[in-house]
Amino acid sequence: MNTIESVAVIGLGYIGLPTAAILAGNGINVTGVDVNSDTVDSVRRGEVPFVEPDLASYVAGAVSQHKLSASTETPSAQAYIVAVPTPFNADHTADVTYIKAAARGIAPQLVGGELIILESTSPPGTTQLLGDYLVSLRPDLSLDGVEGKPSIHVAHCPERVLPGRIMIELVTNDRIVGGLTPEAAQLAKALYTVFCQGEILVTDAATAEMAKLVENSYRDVNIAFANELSVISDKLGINVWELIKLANHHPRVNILQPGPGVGGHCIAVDPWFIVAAAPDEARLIRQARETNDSKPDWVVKKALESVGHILSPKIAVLGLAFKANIDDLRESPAVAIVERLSAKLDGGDLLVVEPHVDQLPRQLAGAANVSLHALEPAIAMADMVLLLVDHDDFKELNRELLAGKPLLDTRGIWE
Ligand code: SAJ
Repeated sequence: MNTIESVAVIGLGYIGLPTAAILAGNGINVTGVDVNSDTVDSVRRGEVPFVEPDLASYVAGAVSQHKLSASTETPSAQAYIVAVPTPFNADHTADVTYIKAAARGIAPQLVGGELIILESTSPPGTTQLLGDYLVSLRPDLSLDGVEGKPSIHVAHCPERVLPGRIMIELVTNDRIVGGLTPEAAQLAKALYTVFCQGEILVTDAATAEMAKLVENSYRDVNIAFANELSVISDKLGINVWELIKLANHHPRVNILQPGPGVGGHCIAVDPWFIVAAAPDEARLIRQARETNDSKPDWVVKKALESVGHILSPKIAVLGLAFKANIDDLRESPAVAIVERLSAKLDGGDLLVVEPHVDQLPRQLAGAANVSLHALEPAIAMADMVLLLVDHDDFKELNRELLAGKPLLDTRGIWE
């Protein structure tokens, strides 16, 4: 049974804001905390600063019911959910700066008895590090009641929702809860029961941390297999999409789809945390990362070959997002491809089409040969069409508009 009535969610990004909104929608008093005052202002107005289906109505509803508020300061609460970024450093180790900053905001508010949940994807040992850091900031408290000091309860509960389906998967996915102590795990389990209809599985914090990393590494390795197949098939003159479709008829084969590379802030990042924790042992996981990271350069090479005979070629580039039907350009292979093509294209133009954004991202904005266009005019002007994202808008395109143009379809939507 959940006894927690007030929660502060630290970090109002793709995970924190949906979690805050769904808790508030289920009757919990939630304060969302973010260092970015624009984000705080937009949540206070009941608005969402990014695109995610159904999130806007949850946020607007919770704010109008006075269950969700937002602040740049961490308030006192019975539970804290930390959902801040954990990027990686140049050597691929995790950067826990934001987690520590969140802890510094929480520490002065603690009186003992609070639950602190780390949701950010983290290398093994980070939840313990957070607990130890909190206690170092508050030596009057403890993690397990030693020396009669009031305890705080620290747990890891990794998020596993898929961007584009977050509001559904928050409710329906099973969750893993790992506590630094069994009591912490049980408190966290009770809180998630408020909105999660999936199974809530309890373990220790390090296993929960590793489970999240393993899930994303599993997907990365499988996508790497598909990407390697696409390069091999190209060399052998075989249609990789047909090949995979045929092989997948086997009852125990389920090959994923090749693409221009792997993007987003999860699958392209998390496997490195395992590699950093066990560099000599995580050989397949490292190789998968390298295979997927090399795919954008392969696409650039193929595109340049395709227009090599044209003086000042115009290439229509369809898609910048890291995957279909979202506006998220973070770690997007499509952005990397446009950036590299722009540097290598001698005298040509890249006519970029991305229906989900209204301006080019910072990395591309300064390039003289890159510009943003609507779909049909870009194709009409182009000598060649390079498809990087399988957005529905592109799938629905009248194929006659492509007639006679060389195509490089990295997602297989026109096969
Ligand atoms: N991709 C392919 N081929 C495929 C599938 C994906 O090239 O067959 C590419 C996508 O285009 C994209 C990248 O991989 O660039 C990642 O996309 P995704 O849809 O596989 O995953 P994310 O990053 O949106 O979300 C993942 C999910 N993890 C798993 O499916 C194991 C999600 O459940 C996690 O919550 C999320 O990472 C996260 O936050 O960690």
